Amino acid sequence: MRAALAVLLAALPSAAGLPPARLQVTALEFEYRLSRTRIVAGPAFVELVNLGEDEHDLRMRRVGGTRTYLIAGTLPGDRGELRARLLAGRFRLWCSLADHAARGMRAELQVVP
Ligand SMILES: [Cu+2]
Repeated sequence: MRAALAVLLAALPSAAGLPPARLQVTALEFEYRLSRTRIVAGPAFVELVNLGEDEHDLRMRRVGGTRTYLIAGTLPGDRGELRARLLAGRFRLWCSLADHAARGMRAELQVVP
């Protein structure tokens, strides 16, 4: 009996139509959990999911950069999102509310060319 051949529907997207890199950040007291710590430079979709009991936000800035990307305060059980075009580099992520960053709500993301 012959095994059926798998049909590969590998419709490769063109370079211009590449889907955004996706990053999910889960906020808890007091830490961020990142779905990945490395994404490819270019269009990015970042989602903040608050699974904690306090309000949290997300700020993100490339080391050496001046622009701070922001997902505004998100309530427990809620989510927020950000779309941006990211340059390659090392990004610092932190929660700007109260003393959350000092208590551990900080993370790093590598954006690779
Ligand atoms: Cu916070």
